[in-house]
Amino acid sequence: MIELYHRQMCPFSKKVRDFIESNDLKSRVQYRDVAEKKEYMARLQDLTGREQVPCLVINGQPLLESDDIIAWLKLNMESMREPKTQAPLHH
Ligand SMILES: N[C@@H](CCC(=O)N[C@@H](CS)C(=O)NCC(=O)O)C(=O)O
Repeated sequence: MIELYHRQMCPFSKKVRDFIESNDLKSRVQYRDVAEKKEYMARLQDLTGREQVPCLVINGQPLLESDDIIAWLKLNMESMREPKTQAPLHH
């Protein structure tokens, strides 16, 4: 799972959201606005020891700094677009 801890009004968060959206990755990233839910801010603090956004969390591993996040997304976006294994249908 890939999560983006962000704030609506933060320009660095916006830069990352714009990259995600212009590369059609929005369905692959769960957005967590830390101003919206206390539990999101608490999780960000637990993971990083700070309150800085944006923070991309890749299977529980935090990555701070918008430029580093965009560089990671550039490297990984093709595999992010690969279809997920489908759960079998039960009738
Ligand atoms: N160099 C960082 C700057 C991020 C930044 O300054 N974020 C601000 C909000 S716009 C923030 O989270 N400030 C609160 C804090 O660092 O505790 C980046 O590019 O991601």
